[in-house]
Amino acid sequence: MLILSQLVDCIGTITLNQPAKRNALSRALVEEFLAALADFQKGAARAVIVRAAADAKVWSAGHDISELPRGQDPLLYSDPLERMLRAVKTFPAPVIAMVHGSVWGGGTDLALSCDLIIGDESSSFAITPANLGLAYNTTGLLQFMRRLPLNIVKEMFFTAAPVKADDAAKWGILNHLAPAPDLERFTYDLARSIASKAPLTVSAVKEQLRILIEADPITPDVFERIQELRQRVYQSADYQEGIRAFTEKRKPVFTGQ
Ligand code: LCV
Repeated sequence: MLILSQLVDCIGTITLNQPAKRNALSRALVEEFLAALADFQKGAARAVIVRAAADAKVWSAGHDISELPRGQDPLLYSDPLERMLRAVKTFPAPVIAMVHGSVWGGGTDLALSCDLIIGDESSSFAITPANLGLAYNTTGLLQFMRRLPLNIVKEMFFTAAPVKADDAAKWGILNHLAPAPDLERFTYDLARSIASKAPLTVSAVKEQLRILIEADPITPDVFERIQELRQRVYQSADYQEGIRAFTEKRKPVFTGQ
């Protein structure tokens, strides 16, 4: 059981539950996550909370690095992480990320794909393709651009440094920064408040906002230029070095090749 899930009083809870791999978003974990969301949809959940175990130091370490394809686009449309993010964005009720602990890479994209993020003072958010020599995907970049000022997006991607809770609250990554002892109560109170509203209205507003914010026409030349920029990165020796360095538990040495 890589996740735990329960549906109580129209509120679904998914607990990321693979501490041994710091809740890395592996194909197997994603499949269980998607199945839980499908069950919640059948059960007419009116809000979903995504969390880690209470004692977790890491909410999610992001994409399972051991599953990243080498020498080809690492974030294809059908990639498990991408399927997970789309499922969260299209789920017919609000999904709330309840964050304690550090969040890395695709885990930050997962949190930002949720409708709301509530964090405690231990929460931090890093986006890490520059640590791996990886080409982030267009949907992912647009996800950040829509949520944060461009200078903040640039600092996060250029430095891969964790944004700590205070700055996460200041920059709007967090809807609310709650003290750790209050995080769970605060989050469930918010979920109950949402669940008490007209579900058809809430669901239609969520989907309308998704359609409208994602209505980004990309012209063919923009598309082809992006493809070329990304291909140069994921076919680079640096990308191979980034993955190898993680596996060998050492710092990568990037040459720009
Ligand atoms: C597989 C892992 C992982 C992991 N995958 O514990 O944003 S992008 O573009 O980069 C995107 C593609 C993406 O999401 O890529 C992944 C980005 N994630 C990261 O860069 C975080 C990598 N992990 C870490 O930096 C550390 O593990 C943190 C700081 C999360 C936790 O450090 P801690 O010392 O507590 P360990 O590093 O010892 O990890 C415990 C076990 O979890 C595995 C790791 O390989 C180790 O396995 P073993 O016990 O078998 O050695 N693990 C951690 N993260 N993303 N496996």
